[in-house]
Amino acid sequence: MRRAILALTMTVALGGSAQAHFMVLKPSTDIVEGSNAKTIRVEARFTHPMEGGPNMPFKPVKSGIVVNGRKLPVHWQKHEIPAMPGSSKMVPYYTADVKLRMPGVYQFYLVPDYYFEPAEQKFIRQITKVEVEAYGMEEGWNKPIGLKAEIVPVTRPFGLWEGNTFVGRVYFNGKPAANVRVEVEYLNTQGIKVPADPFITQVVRTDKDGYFYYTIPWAGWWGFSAIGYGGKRRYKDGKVYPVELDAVMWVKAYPKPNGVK
Ligand SMILES: [Cu+2]
Repeated sequence: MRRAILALTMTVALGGSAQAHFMVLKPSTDIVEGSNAKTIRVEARFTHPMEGGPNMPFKPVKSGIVVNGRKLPVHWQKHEIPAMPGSSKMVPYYTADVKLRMPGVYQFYLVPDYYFEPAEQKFIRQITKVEVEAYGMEEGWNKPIGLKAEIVPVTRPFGLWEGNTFVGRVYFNGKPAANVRVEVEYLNTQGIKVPADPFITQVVRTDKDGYFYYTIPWAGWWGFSAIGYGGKRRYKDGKVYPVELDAVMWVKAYPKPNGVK
């Protein structure tokens, strides 16, 4: 117990975040093929992906899809899940069924409302995106869509193998963000256990031109969150707190095919 308190105090003192929050924006697939229009389901949740919870409340304030230079709306349906498994405290999450009518790269984005994190004495807002390629048209995946905080992929963000290196470039307010922290987490839906706390969130930093690199160790959905600063804001207690404004992006890695090593 004493050790836990010491660790907690030190985490706060060092300004580190042992607990990484992530807006999850996950489509049912990253690639749609075939000759007739298909519908995918997109899910939005605010959670700690590697730890499998807790889920935190949020609501989308802006969202949409950018495809072939056009903007399309997303119509979210609200649901509720327990904040922790078995807990009676319910928090919202959202899903949307989206029919992909034309070939193209569909860039989904979501801007949540501000979330106040008492443990860190700050607000958090994570502007999140994910890309889906449909019907063989791959153009446009590396085009920024003009988000205030945005990860622009340098590695094509669909059709990835486990073991591929994901390269992204971080932009805050349209400018490449040098030397910022990028947190990386696996969306752990199988209850995988890690050997020690540092394994929960992997950390890389952007270089002087805003690029970061991460080699995806196993198959599944992986989230990247570039940590930024979004000014200050007044909380309902009357005090003013800093806003952490992050750029989040999700990619899916596929397992190695059978028969290869
Ligand atoms: Cu949290």
